[in-house]
Amino acid sequence: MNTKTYAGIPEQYAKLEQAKIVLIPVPYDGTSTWQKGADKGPEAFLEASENMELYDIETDSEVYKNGIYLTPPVGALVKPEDMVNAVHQETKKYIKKNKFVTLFGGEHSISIGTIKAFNEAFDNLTVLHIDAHADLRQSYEGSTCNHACAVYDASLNTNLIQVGIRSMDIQEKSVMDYDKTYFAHDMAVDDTWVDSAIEQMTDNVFITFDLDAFDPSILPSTGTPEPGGLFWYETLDFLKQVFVEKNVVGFDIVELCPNDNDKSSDFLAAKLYYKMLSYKFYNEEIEDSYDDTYKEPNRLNNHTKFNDEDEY
Ligand SMILES: [Mn+2]
Repeated sequence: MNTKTYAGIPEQYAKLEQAKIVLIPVPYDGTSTWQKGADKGPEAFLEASENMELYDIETDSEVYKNGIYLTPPVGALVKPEDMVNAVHQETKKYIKKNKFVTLFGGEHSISIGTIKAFNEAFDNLTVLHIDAHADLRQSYEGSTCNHACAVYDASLNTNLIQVGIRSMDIQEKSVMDYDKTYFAHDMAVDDTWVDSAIEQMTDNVFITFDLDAFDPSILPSTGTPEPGGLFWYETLDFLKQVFVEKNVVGFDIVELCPNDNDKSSDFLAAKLYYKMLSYKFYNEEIEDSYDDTYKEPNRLNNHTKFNDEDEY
């Protein structure tokens, strides 16, 4: 990857010590079943981010001034189990440093590791899963770390809420909690799903966002596009409400499968990421000029269960 800092932000905002936000790129595409290319997702996302305005009109903020540290990519691993393990360790490492940890995939199997780390760190975790697909298979094509299994563990070990679902296997019915599932065909005709979904969340929320949740008319560049998806403003309105009402502890965005002839999906992904950060840090005081002395980060409401003495 050529990008030295996230979105080309000045070095002073990109150093780990000062950054409140950490971004872990995971260019992994080992288990995709149809169109390959999610491994190119982080690079396309970062390139689009560099060409994006860093002032957000809606929140009247420049969230990058909270500091965003871009980690080296995790992804030169072949076996999905090794990748999931590496993502789990990396995520945990930065949660322990009291950072707001975000990841960009890669295919959805990366979230198995991400969710495990967040679930170990935070009490009563809700996983908000925004996706066209249920991803509730216990194993697929011989692995429990396949993208089709992304939230199976979360369905057992967290308060899993699924939004935007419009494709699943009949066997997933036995795993799915229908009270906590919001199907796209219902959402299209009744907007009470927003309040209903938020009411079912605990305070600590981790968001795993599969970009194929969006309608393919606004996001075609994804491995398995499904008709009948979410649109831009309804998605932002929902996310904004989640960030305002809940303690979002981190998020990942997955399944960007870039297309050389159409950069609009890359750009949408870049804007989505930046919007989510802007909502998270809305009302935060931003220090316009950093001095070099490291201040203990205390803004995050992220009281983790991790023991400070644990070494990683
Ligand atoms: Mn999906």
